[in-house]
Amino acid sequence: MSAQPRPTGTVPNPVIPGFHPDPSVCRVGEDYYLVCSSFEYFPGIPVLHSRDLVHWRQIGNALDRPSQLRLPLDQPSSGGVFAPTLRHHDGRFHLIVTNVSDRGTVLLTATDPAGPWSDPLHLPGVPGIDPDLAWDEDGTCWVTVNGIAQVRIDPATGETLGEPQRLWSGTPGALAPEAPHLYRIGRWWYLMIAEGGTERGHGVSIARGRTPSGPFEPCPHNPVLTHRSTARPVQNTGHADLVQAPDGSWWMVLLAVRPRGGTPGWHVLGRETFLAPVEWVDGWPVVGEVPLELPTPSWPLHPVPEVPTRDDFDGAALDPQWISVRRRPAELVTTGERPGWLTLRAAGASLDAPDVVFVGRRQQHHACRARTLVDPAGGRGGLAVRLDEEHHYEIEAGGGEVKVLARVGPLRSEVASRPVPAGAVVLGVEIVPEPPRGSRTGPDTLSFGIEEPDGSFTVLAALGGRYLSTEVAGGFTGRVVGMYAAAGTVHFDRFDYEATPLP
Ligand code: 6LW
Repeated sequence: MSAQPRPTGTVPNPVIPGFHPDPSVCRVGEDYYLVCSSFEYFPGIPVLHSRDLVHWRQIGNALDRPSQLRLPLDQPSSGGVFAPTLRHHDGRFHLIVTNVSDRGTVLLTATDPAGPWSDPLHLPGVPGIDPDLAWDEDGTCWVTVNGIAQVRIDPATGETLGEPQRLWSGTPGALAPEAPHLYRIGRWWYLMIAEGGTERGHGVSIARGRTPSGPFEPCPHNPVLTHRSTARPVQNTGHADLVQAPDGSWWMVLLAVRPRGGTPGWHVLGRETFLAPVEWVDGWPVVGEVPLELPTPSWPLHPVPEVPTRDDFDGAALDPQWISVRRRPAELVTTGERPGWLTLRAAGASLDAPDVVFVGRRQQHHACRARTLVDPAGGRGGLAVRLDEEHHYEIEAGGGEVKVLARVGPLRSEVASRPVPAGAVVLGVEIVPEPPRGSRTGPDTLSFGIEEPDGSFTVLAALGGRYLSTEVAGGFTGRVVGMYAAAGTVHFDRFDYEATPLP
C-alpha cells in the first residue's frame, strides 16, 4: 500500500514498514522467509514471505498457540519475545528465539513456515538473548548469543554441549555487542554482529575465521554499516541478517527507523525492516547508505496482493496481522457471537491494564487513517493508538457519549467528549505528519473523531504524536492501531486502515 508517487527504477524502503524489528531471513529455492520480534504481543513472531526480497506478505505467526507463548501479566511491555533467527536445515525450518518474560530461549521447527510450528523445545543452558543457529559440515549445531558468546547444542534434546565460550565482541569499547549471525561463505566463517545499541549509535560489524568458533579476525573497515552521526532520513541502522539471491548477489535485511520532526527527532512506527544490497570486496561485505528508495533489483518483481483496507470480520479466523496484548483468550475475542462482527469482552478496565482486551494492527504509514464501526451495546470500548500501557490515545463509545482519552506516562486525561444517540457509531483517527515549525516540530498529529451519517468526519481532539514515540515512551515496539473493550461486551462490524497522501 503506497500513497506516494515513486521515482521510476526504484522500490520503496523500508520493505516491511512499521513495527518489524530484528529481521532474520532465509531463502529456500525461489522463496524468502523472514521473521521479526514481537515483544508483548500475541500471537508472536510474524512470518513473512517474498519472491523478490522487496514485496513481503505476512503468512502467519510462528507462536500462535498459548502452549507456545506465555506472556505473564506482571511482565512489562517490551518484554516477551526478542530477536529470532530463522534458518532452513535438513528439510525443516528452524526458529530460535528468546522469551525474556518466560523460560528464556527456545527452538521450534516447521515444515511450512506459515505453520503450524512445533511446541517450543527449551534450551535452559543457552545464556543471553539474540540467539543465532548454524550448523557446520559435521552437523554440529552452534548457538551464538549477545555478548558475544557461543555454545553447541543438541537440537533434538535442547541440551547444551560444553560451556558457553566468549567470541569476538566487535569494536573494543563499543556498546552492546549483540544480534550475532554466523555464516559459512566460501572458505570462511563470518560472524556478523550489531553494536552501538539499538538507538542512534547502532551499527553492524563483522569478523571472519576458519572455524565456526573462531578465532575471528575483524574486518578492517568496521562498522560495515552505520548511519550514526549523519543527517540521513534513515537512522539506527543495525541488527542485520544476510541472504544470497538465486543469481548469486548478496543482500542484507536490517532494522532502522525514520525519525521525523525537529530535535531530537521522533520515530513513531517502531523499528522497521529495510533492505540493502551487499558487495563483497577482498572477502569483506560492503554496504552503502541505506536509502528510502532502492534501485529496483535486476530480477522480475512479484508484487503481493495488498492487505485489504477493510476487514469486515466475516471469516471465523482473524487475519494474521491482528495482534493482542499478551494473550487472546477465545472466550474474550470472537467472531462467533455476532456473525460478521468482532466481539470483545472486557477484562482489564482500560488500556492502562496489562490484561486489556485489544485487537490491533501495526501502524505502517506516517500518514494514514483508521475507522471502525463500534456498537458498545451497554459496555464501553473503541479505537486506540497504543505504544504501551503508559502511552496511548483512544476514542471510546459508551454510556451515551463518545470521549477522547489520553495517557502519557503518569498523566491521564479525558480530552474531549460528545453525547451520541444510543447504538453503533463510527470512530476514527487521522494521522498526519506535523507541518514544519522549526526545531519544535513534532512528528505528527493524531485527530480523533466521529464519522457523521453523511460521511464527514468531526474531529473531537487533535493530539501531538511525539508522546506516542519511542523517544518519549522508550521500549522496543512501535504504534499499534486497533479496537478494545473497557467494560462489558463490545462489537465491531469493520475496521478500515488506509495510507493517505503525505501533506
Ligand atoms: C534485541 C537486540 C536489539 O534483542 O534490540 O536492535 C533488542 N537490537 O538485538 C530488542 O529488539
